[in-house]
Amino acid sequence: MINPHLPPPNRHGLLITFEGGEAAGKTTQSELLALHLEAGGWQVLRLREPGGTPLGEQVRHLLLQRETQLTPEAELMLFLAARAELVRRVILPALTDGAVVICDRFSDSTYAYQGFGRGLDLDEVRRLDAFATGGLVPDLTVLLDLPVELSRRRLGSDTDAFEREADAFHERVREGYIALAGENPERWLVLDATLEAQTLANLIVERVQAKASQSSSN
Ligand code: T5A
Repeated sequence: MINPHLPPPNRHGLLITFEGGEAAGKTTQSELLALHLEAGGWQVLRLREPGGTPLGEQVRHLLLQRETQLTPEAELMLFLAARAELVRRVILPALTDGAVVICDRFSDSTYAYQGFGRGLDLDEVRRLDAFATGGLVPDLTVLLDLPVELSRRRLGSDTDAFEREADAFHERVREGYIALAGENPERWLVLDATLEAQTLANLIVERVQAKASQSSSN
């Protein structure tokens, strides 16, 4: 995608994102992938969204620990403000350095949760997100797909504002992810998150290796 807001990125690294509903196993898998790549000598940076910068961590606290309702529009803008900081201050410099950046959630979370989940206009969400990211799109996105009922079972008792949303909200998010992945199968790897963690890790490594050799031959 053309990048109107940033200098031309001299990108050598890879941006890999993990997506899915609550407790789908994103943290577990991003950790396993990072360990595997580091053992192979890659420079790896693991991040989560929202987070990864002082503003991002504050936005995380504000949104996840909120006690009062926010309008969907305000919620969207907060996620995007955190992402704009993360992309410019952390992700792009790391990619320029040749690192593999592994991010637990990115733009697709916004499309799934604020677009499909909250019902905000998806084209508008995409337009605003592209402004926040300067058009940065992941090289690979792993979707860990987990039925809502099983996600509830994995959650502990200490839930955040999104985990307390009704099942209907989480069903819309899940269906949204499937629709997003269907738009661009080249970028997405869709996995059944009920599989055993190591089985999932092996499937992810296989796809990452294919992506890495494809990028180095380009
Ligand atoms: N959000 C975020 C938006 O609405 N819009 C946005 O733009 C963005 C960026 C972030 C919230 O913000 C929302 C979405 C989210 O609701 P979060 O804390 O990052 O909040 O929430 P999660 O992403 O859901 O993170 P979690 O840590 O809760 O879940 P993970 O990382 O998906 O799962 P993980 O690895 O911690 O595992 C959860 C449990 O399952 C077990 C683990 O041991 C753990 O107990 N597990 C498995 N069990 C069986 N089989 C497997 N294969 C397993 N893998 C893990």
